[in-house]
Amino acid sequence: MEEKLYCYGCGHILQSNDETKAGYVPEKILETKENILCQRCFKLQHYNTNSEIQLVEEDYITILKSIAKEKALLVYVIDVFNFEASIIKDFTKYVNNQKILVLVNKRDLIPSSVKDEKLLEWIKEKLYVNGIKNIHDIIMSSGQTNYNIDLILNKIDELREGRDVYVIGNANVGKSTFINSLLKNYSNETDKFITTSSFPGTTLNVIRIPLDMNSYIYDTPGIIEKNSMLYAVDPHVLKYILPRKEIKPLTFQLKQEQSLLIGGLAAFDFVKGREIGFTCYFSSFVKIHRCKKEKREDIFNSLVASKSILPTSSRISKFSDLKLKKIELNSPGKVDIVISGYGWISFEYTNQEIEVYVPGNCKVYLREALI
Ligand SMILES: Nc1nc2c(ncn2[C@@H]2O[C@H](COP(=O)(O)OP(=O)(O)OP(=O)(O)O)[C@@H](O)[C@H]2O)c(=O)[nH]1
Ligand SMILES: [Mg+2]
Repeated sequence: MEEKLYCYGCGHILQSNDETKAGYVPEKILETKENILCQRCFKLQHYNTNSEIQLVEEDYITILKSIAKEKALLVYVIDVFNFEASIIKDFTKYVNNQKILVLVNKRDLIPSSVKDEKLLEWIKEKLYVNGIKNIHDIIMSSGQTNYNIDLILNKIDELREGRDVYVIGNANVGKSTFINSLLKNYSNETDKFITTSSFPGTTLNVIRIPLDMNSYIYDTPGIIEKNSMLYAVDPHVLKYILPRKEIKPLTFQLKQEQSLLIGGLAAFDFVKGREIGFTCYFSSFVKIHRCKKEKREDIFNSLVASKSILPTSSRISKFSDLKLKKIELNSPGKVDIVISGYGWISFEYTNQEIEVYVPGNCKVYLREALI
């Protein structure tokens, strides 16, 4: 039987028959048989160019079901900047008996003045509400800055009791980046890294890396949240949407009938209520423009047409490309209105009327304030 070879960057089986499919490498390279990176991973690692190849949901469920059968420790990675999209759909339907260590990743993006305890308490409660209850521990992390890395490694060692470790989580939360930081800091690995990128859906299959003589750590692909700004824009726009450093919140005092244009991709209308402050948490590339609600459509169209507001996407060329998402606010208190994958606006709710305009499939969530 012919030996199957796998790409070390994304875990997909290698093939040299079809350049448009996952795992393609030219035949000459395939013949070398060792340490092969597929063409897609090569381009992602060297030129950060995207390809349309993605994992399908059915294959993801098959992977999740097979992980559920293993006697292993699960490291469930969550993106604190994109919490709602980090919840694995139907997770508890497939996985219920394994030990779980939760890593609340991308800590570096949240202002350092915010206490970890506060974030952890909020996240624990929300995970509980989502049915994820058998958490053995929860730790803040950052694959970017290696925050808490020694604590995490000790905890993994303690909880796994000699067993394998599966790193799971939705697309783009930072699973592969976390494993690469282990490879860089705790092994002799110097050049063979898993592919990571700002494009959700980078890892395509389970990737096995030895932990010691008897056990492995597995990187796994994540499912993509399609109702997200990350999916609503052209791929090259992602670099402006995904923050790379600590978010600097910006507060705007708004009177009723005023609006905020949030880049050339969304708008926030303060329809009715007493003047208050609205605090915006977005990537520093996202320019926020305050204007009168009655003029916001014309202003949006002219700023987008002249590219005087960032970011813009060819898929949103005018205000009418956006859809109104009504927000039902009911109990008073500090709330966030979250635009999935993009960021959020935080304010003290009393009885204001708010409307949000976003690209068609992008979800808008209302939640108790994170910060
Ligand atoms: N700011 C910040 N960015 C991070 C962190 N970890 C990962 N990223 C970035 O997030 C993006 C996704 O990272 P990956 O490691 O590819 O995510 P993944 O979970 O493996 O994603 P899939 O393979 O698509 O399931 C990349 O642009 C990373 O640079 C982190 O701790 N902080
Ligand atoms: Mg990955």
